[in-house]
This record gives sequence, C-alpha cells and structure tokens, in this order.
Amino acid sequence: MKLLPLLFLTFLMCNITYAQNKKTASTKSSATLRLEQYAQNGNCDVNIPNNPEWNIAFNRYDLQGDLAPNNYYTRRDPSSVIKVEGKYYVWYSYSLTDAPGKEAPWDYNDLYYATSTDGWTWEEQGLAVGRGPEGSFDHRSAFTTEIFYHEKKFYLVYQAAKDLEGIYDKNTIAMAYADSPDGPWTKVPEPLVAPTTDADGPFFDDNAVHDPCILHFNNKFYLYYKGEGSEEPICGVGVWGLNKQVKWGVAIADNPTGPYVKSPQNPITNTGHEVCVWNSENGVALMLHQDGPEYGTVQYAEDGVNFEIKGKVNDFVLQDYSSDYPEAAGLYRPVTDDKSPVTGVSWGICHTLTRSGGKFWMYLRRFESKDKSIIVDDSDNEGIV
Ligand code: AAL
Repeated sequence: MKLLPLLFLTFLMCNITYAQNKKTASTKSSATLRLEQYAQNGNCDVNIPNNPEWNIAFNRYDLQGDLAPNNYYTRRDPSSVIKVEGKYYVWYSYSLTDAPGKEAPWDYNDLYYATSTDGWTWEEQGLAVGRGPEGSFDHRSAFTTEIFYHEKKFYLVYQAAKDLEGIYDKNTIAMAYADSPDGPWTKVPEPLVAPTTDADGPFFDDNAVHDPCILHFNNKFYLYYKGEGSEEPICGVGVWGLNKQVKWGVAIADNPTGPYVKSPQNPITNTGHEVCVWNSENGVALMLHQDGPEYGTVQYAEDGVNFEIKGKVNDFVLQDYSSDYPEAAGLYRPVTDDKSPVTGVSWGICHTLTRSGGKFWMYLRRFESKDKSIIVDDSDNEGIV
C-alpha cells in the first residue's frame, strides 16, 4: 500500500476510535467515571480536596410550638423553607405515629404545612395535599415533598404511592400547584416521573424514584431525585453496616409541570440519600449523606449534571444519628442573589429518627451552619411578595 492512503486510513481509524470513546464517555456523568475509577483502583478511597470555602458543619436544635417533639405525631422529610410576605413556610410528611395498618413511617401519610415568623416557633396549619381517591396514583400515601416557587406559582413535588408496593418500590413522583402557599392545591393529573422500566437494565432507578427537588437552572427546570435500583453496589457503604449504594438522577423540563426527560448522563451521583441540592455560584451544589463511597462530601457542577467533589461536611460521623448532619435537610431558600458556595445550605429544617417513649418515631428540627457568617440575614425583607 502506498504511504498516503495508509496514513489516511490510520487517521480515519484513530478518529473512529476517538469518536466511539468520546460518545461512551459523554453519556457517563463525572460521578460514574469516578466510580469506575474506584473499581479499577481496587479500593474505594475518595479524594476530598481541601477547599475551606466548600466545607460546612452544622448544629441542630429542637423547634418550638406545634413542631416541638411529640411522639404522638410523626412529622418527617421536610421541604425547603421559603419566606412569603414575611412568614416562613415548611411542608412535610404527616401521620399519627400509631396510625392503624401503617407498614412504615411514610405509609398512610399526607402533606401538612406549618408557618412561623422567626423560623423557631411553628404553627401547624394542617393539610396541604392529601391522599387521592381509591385507584389514584397517590391513594396509599403522599409523602416526602419539596416546595418550588416560580413566577407567582407554588409547586409541591412529592412521592406518591398508589398501593403498598409504592411504599417501598414502584412509586412515582407527583405534583400539585397553587397561587398561594396556603393553597388550594391542584394536582397535576398524571405523575411526572416513574422508575425506569427497560429490558436492558438493571438501572439505578428501576425500583423507585424518591426525594424530588426542583431547581430553576439554565432557563430549565431540573428535577433531582434519588433512585433505588437493582444494580449491584460498587464501593457500597451504608448505615448500620449495610452494603448499600444509592444514586441520584435528574430529569429536565421546559416547564415546571413537565414533561420531564431523564438525563442520558444519569446517574449523576454514586452516593446519597435524601436529595439536597442548591443553586451555587453559576451552577448547582449538593451535599451527600449516606449510602455510597462519597458520603459526607459537598459537590459542585457547573452544568448541574457533572458533579465534582469540592469539600466535606465537617464533624460528620456516618452511622451516628446523633452526629449533627441534618438528615433529610430542607434548605432555607432565601430570595437573594448571593450564590456563594455553601450559603444555600446555611439553615433549614431536617428530621431526626428516634426510639423513645417505647416508639420509633421522627420529628422535625432546625439545623444551622456553625459558621454564622454564611447565614443570609434577610430580616429586613418580606421574601416572596
Ligand atoms: C426517606 C426518603 C424517602 C423514602 C423514605 C421516605 O429517607 O428517602 O421518603 O421513601 O425514606
């Protein structure tokens, strides 16, 4: 073969190989590539860079008023906190701790809400969104909700269980919207997101889609969620010694009510539990609790999808529910342009599991950054008006 055609052929083949690698790599998120690297290294050691502005530590405190600890009620999985016309609002999963027939603390739940003028003493306002009629997608339970405000409308996204199976697996993510935080709420007729069903599985979210949270980002609506799937864990790390690995995904839409399309780069984390994301700098930041090798890290993605490790939650002890990590953190989302790294996670409401008074129950608490300087002081504004 002459030299020129040979060179051309070599050039062509290199390009084909490059294009194939590029395609494969481009459909994997940074988190997936890191996980593959951990597997290749043969250990699950995570490299956490030392960027002090990305580290955070927390204190937790009991609330007062109707949300003070009371084992008669189980209140859990709080939404973000928002301020509307000078009043703070939070939504959460509500049930009586001993409600008959409950198979799990999030079974037979409804979404309740409470308001406060100082973020410490709360008044329960009652039902926001309740379970649907027999046969509907949220007939068995409506739970684990998040609030999202955009252009004069309020949106509650939540986990919906049609029947007992949906309490553990095969649930959906549903939504209700209102013109006021006090309702009335109208349900979007069909769920927005469901577990992946695809013969090519297993997938990280083929069993369940949990903990939805919407951010407005890049003029689109990013619905982050936690997947539970039948994949084998790589570098699994769970509480109570479980070999567990939970991953998050994102589904993106042009409108808050959808349709939402799952990102081809999912999963976007290789660790996590209840979703905790916020708008930070020009991108999105997140904080990971348990269930995977990168537990206790704070991460950032300029594009909201490819997250890199930036820092860590100081004083966090995995396996220790009394450590100050805010479990199921619902972040205070102020109306502010301040998007410095961890300001978005400066305070909020979380839940605590406890085994006391002969019962296993949960209650809501306040968490705050130990570094008071990052807490936005918005006492002089009314929030959303
Ligand atoms: C929580 C959340 C979801 C699960 C259950 C209730 O930690 O991840 O909401 O379904 O537990």
